[in-house]
Amino acid sequence: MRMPVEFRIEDILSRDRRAIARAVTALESGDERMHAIRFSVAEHVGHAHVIGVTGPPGGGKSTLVSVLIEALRARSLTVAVIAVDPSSPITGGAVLGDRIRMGAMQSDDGVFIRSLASRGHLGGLSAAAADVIDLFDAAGFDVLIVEAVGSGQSEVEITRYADTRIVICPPGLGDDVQAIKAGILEIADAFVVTKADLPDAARTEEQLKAMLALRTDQSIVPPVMKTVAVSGEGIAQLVDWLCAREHKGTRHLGSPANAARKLLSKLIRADGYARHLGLELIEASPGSATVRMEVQAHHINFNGRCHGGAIFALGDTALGLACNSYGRIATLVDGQISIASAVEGGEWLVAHAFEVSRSRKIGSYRVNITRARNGQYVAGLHGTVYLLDQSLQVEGS
Ligand SMILES: Nc1nc2c(ncn2[C@@H]2O[C@H](COP(=O)(O)OP(=O)(O)OP(=O)(O)O)[C@@H](O)[C@H]2O)c(=O)[nH]1
Ligand SMILES: [Mg+2]
Repeated sequence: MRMPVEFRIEDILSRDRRAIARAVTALESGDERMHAIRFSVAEHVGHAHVIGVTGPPGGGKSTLVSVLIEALRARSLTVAVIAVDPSSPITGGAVLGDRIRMGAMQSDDGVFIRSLASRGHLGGLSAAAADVIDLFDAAGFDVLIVEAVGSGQSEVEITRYADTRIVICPPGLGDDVQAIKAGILEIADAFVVTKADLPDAARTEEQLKAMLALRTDQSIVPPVMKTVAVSGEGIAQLVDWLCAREHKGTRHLGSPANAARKLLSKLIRADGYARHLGLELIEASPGSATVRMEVQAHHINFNGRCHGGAIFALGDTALGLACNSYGRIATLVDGQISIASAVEGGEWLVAHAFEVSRSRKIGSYRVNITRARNGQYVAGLHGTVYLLDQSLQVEGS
């Protein structure tokens, strides 16, 4: 049975709206298709400028985002927007401030707007957002805007995936300006005083500047800009500043997960035995790897079932990738398998390897092998690896 992946990466790369929408839904649900999507887009990311817009509820984020979309489109840039709403899942452009304007934009091929609901468990929200950012990036949008309400932890996490972080600060926050300071002052690349037509705007700007002067790191001082959504005042300056920033794709530079994905996809391609068995890497991060295999005729033993050696090879490959994921050579010195269930031809198996412990010389890893169809446990592997003082040399790395 094939894994249910009812979209093609080519459709996403060519910015097919329906394919993108389906992939977002799969990522949002967090089911097993997520891994395949995540993995296939990983090679194509790093071109978009990801802008995080955060700030207090009702502060004017959505209104600013819709004005920004227009301004960016006027400069021939394509834009995708992710509105992150942890509490109320709203679809399409309705989550954004100016619905009439957004309605017109939804028919523009260069704009894609999606609101994102929480996956329903702690941390799931930002994980889905990060995946959707990569998806839109792979689809070739020039600019991605992520709108997140600045309350709690989620926006801090979301802004980690952005190349540029804008914190909006409407007038009249009073003590709330202090609250922003406690949470996200240190991560902002720019502050925007929204609703600058309101009387308190100048005071808010002064307060912000005074707070920035207190920052311990004065090597880069984020600019404070003012915008009025209705008149468009200040928007051109903001867009000029955004376009001048040379931080496109910088979020990937420091991402250990992406580095691991890149390295491990090279390793598995360079592995003749993995190729022979038809093993595919579907997910990777430092210290862990997930590999799948479709049980085919050449995996079947004299008893008509999947050969234990093939199951071991699947688990051992995942383990080998997990322990080599840091770029340092690791080699198996002891490995044990226990098999709980017979496997038939045509089934898909998924091996997930993860680190139990790792010291300077020795690493301990576990692998769970399950049926892709229903997640049922099939086999478990435990391995001890010896860590060499040598870096991996892979062609093209
Ligand atoms: N006077 C004035 N009002 C504005 C401006 N921008 C937005 N608003 C108003 O502020 C209110 C909130 O705007 P939104 O853009 O929905 O704010 P938001 O930060 O996206 O709100 P949440 O997503 O609910 O957190 C709306 O009533 C807007 O019309 C502005 O430049 N000037
Ligand atoms: Mg909003």
